[in-house]
Amino acid sequence: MDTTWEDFYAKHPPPQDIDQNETMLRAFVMRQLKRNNKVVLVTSGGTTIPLEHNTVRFVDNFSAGTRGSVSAEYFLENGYAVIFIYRVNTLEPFSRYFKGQKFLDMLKINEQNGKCIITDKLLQLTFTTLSEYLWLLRSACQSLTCLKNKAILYLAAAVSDFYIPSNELAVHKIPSNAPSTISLQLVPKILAPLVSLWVPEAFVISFKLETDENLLISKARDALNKYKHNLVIANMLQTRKQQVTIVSQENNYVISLTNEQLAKGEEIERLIVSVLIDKHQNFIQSTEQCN
Ligand code: PAZ
Repeated sequence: MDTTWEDFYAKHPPPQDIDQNETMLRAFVMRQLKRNNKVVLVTSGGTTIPLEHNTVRFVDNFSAGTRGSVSAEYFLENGYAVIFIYRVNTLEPFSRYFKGQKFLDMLKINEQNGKCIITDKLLQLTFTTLSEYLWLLRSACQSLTCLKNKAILYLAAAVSDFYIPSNELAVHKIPSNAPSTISLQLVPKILAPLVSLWVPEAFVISFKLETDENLLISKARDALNKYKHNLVIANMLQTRKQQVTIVSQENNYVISLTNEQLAKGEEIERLIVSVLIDKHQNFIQSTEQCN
């Protein structure tokens, strides 16, 4: 039987730093609320599925964190505050240019509880496993509720579709002379509670990654119809840096860079973010007219 999202949270304990992270999230959102800032939650990087409790081996999900980190920079440039939830060791806003160098040493950093707030408009928090990601995502959503339609969720992280339930995991490293069959369960579709319960007034954008072009738009549209959020951004693994399709209830809208633009170092995220900011503005106006 498929796991429900409630079961998932009941069976997977929260990460150790969840209370610290929730305190930081609440304080960050309160500061933005006071300043009347719009806030975007950007998720970035891939989640892992551990094969053992004392994890030596894990199944990983593809994502370098480019989409998330570059988009975060463009949202900041456009006046949004950003909560950046990212996989440890994937790309981060600004420091992505200096991978391997001690870039953060060059910045003034406020240390709070061992976490970094690089500017007062950027809060960065990390995950590694699927369970850490889902706990952090729910906490971040709960902190954003008070912003209502001023919050955007930009869910670019590559989240595992399958997992091994905690009670079926080996405790110690699986011996190499005794390989076993691993049975995977479907991860509950977290967009369902996210849209209907956690941030019902926010502007929610999910991503859909495919490798078969024939499935891309139909799968994106299925997700939109099922979860009733605002937009799905559909991208192909091979061409994701050059073309995406923004799928809404009304239409499909292709955004692309020419080969020349790409060669000059233009980033498709600049175009994506610019379209989204317009759409968010229209969304704010339309939801305010309804109230
Ligand atoms: O991080 P990256 O730039 O290498 O890749 C971005 C991406 C392809 C993971 C993202 O655009 C995306 O599609 N995320 C959702 C993946 C999914 O369907 O689970």
